[in-house]
Amino acid sequence: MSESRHLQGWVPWPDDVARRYRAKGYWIGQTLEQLLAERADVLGGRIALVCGERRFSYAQLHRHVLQAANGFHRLGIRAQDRVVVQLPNIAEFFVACFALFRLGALPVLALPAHRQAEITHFCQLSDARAYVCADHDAGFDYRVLARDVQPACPALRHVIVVGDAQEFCPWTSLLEHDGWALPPSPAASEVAFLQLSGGSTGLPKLIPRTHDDYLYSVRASADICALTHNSVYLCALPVSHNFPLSSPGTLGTLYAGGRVVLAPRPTPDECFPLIKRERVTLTALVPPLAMLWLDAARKRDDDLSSLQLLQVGGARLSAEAAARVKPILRCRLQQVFGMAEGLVNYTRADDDDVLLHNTQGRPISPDDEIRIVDDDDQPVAPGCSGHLLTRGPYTIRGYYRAQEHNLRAFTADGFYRSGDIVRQMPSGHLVVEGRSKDQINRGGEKIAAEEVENYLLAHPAVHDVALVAMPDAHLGEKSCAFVIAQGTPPRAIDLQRFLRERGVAPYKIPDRIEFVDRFPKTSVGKVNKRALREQIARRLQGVIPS
Ligand code: OOB
Repeated sequence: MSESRHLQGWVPWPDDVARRYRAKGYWIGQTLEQLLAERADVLGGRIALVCGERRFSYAQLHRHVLQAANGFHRLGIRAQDRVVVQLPNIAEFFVACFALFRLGALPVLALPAHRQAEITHFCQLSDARAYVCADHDAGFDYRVLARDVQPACPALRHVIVVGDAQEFCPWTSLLEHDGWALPPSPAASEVAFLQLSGGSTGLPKLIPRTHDDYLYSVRASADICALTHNSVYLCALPVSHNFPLSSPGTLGTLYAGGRVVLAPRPTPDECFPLIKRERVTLTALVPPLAMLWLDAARKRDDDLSSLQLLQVGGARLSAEAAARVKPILRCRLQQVFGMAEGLVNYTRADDDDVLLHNTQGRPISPDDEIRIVDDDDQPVAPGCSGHLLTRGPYTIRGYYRAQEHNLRAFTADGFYRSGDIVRQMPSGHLVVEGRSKDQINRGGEKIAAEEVENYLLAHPAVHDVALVAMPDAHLGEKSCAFVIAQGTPPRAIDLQRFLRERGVAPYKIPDRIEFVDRFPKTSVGKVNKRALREQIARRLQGVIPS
């Protein structure tokens, strides 16, 4: 494939490295849609997907995918076009994504919590031609959002709505025809879709993942987790997030020929009856949800006996909580430390309790390169903590259309700077000790401090602002904005409303706002966020009165 056919703004792996990954059998030249087609051929009538009362066999699912690919094609969606997909946990998510994979068009995977500010940014950054959303979910009307986004995005030709489409294009109209005039499948070495980065600076970045690299991580994850055609995976987290999508998640389950069950919400009220009804064997949660499930399981007597494995990741799980999983849920725990940029670590089935409870696992691949370095990029002594840099067969070499940022986010020799502080055990297991990136991990939801600071700086009464993490018993971390006011300080709720009205995702709105006269500074004159984190933590403990 010639260079010019590649998606512009993507940083491919160097040719010799790509050859090595192919030679080692990591990249096998299959697209995500070809995998589903193969499964549909072999497994035909087996159930692939359960969504509420709807059940889709592999054959039915793939038939819908081809119909939707036809529908997208008729709308004018072509290879390499970008399509922002923002759907809750419903079957149409898979139909839409696999249909776009078939065409070589790229889904941009937004989260249901994103609002006008984020969706506009994704559409603009990717020059998206279409936006696929639900009519409403969890009390939010996405058609209202679409009406705000469309005028700001000239490239956006189509808004496709699952449910009551009003003036937009109804999803069902895509499925109406069966003439298979589809163009050839894309090459598996090309970018399949764009994932979202948690980010730390400015606006969120997009992560280009190829069919080859993503499918490798999916296959290897399914093997590590020993998935089979008897596996039943409950997707409780938002379906577009990397963890439930690929680690091994829904795609790993389809790879293994198992069954995916979609939960509309991750609460015990929704999930426990589904586990019982569908005989779910594994699921994935972020730590606050795992704690919620543990508390609920102690108080209720739902039949969760089919559950064999609970994966927990996205944020640090305490060793105490880890130790409670087996006695209470009577299933194995697996810790998962991953990132949408690539690298995923798992504890393994034969790890002892010390590793299982106190580490975040070891990498998927023998070719995942791990470098732990000090502030000057020099390797630390074995077992010491430092910045985690990584490179490998499913870790990106650059963000999409982010040339300047890539110079900082990657080393010259292609290692991704994860922004995590880790140490490595002799067994290869990593322990996440902290973070150097300016990000808040709100129970697994990532907030880039600078992004929210910029939104707040747009308020006329805000002179300066610094967003930091504060401890929270339930979520692990919440966000606190320290604000220097311009004139009379506004009320905290006015600032929070200001962000909401600008269409910022609810999870990014600061949980607390503290007004101060000045910020503590570091020796080089930068805002000392560590001091601010300590200040708010002490205040919450009651050491400093509010
Ligand atoms: C997952 O992906 P992202 O892209 O939402 O967030 C990645 C970041 C990591 O760099 C790290 O800071 C944090 O989330 N993280 C953890 C963790 N898992 C992720 N921090 C501590 N302990 C863990 N177990 O969050 C993600 C992607 C694939 C699989 C699992 C999680």
